[in-house]
Amino acid sequence: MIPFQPSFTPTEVDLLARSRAFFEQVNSRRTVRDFSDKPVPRDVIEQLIMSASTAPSGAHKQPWTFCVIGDPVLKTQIRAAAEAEEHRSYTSRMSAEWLDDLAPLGTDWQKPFLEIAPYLIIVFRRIFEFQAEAKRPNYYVMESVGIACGFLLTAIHDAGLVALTHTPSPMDFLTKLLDRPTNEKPFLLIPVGYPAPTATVPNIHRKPAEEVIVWYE
Ligand code: IYR
Repeated sequence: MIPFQPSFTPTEVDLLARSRAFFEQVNSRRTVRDFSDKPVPRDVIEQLIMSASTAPSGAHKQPWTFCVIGDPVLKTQIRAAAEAEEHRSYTSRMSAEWLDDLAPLGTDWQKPFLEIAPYLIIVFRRIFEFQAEAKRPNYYVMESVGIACGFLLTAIHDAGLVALTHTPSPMDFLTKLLDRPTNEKPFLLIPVGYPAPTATVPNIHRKPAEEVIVWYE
């Protein structure tokens, strides 16, 4: 153990001001599906991922791998495979209720952003580790990787870029296309870039405090 050194000690006034300012900042994040093809520097993507990798994780195993796709040929292959699955999902696998719930978001099986966005970050959860030819377990992998993805989306937004949490289903095609080992399973596909100048977003609202918080005081 080493002493914990807080970065600073806020007053109550600071706490209120900072928590409000942070809320304003994260509340301005929107999921964007219309990307510009304007390039984003590779170093920026690396830095954003390193922020994600500061997330807490079960037994500090950091059970994640971030695959970064900038290669246009691979992006085209990913788009083709994702659209084949999504077409099946939208036309036969998803329930009427599900399609009804998605209608306000305007999504469909077509995923042009998979070719347009300058980078696709594909997050894999590491279900175990290979150590000296044996398997070592990881813990709370879903929770850990979910939190890391939350950090990543927040970092992307804070940098001034946009992202989308895309969940092609099933996602096994990513294991094959990216030649990933058997201890990794695809978790989330996150295109990152600048928004297209013509980008639109659905006119949706977030739940107020009374609907998401129950106080026991
Ligand atoms: N995976 C599909 C469908 C989809 C599902 C949910 I729940 C969304 O919030 C949005 C889309 C797709 O990516 O289009």
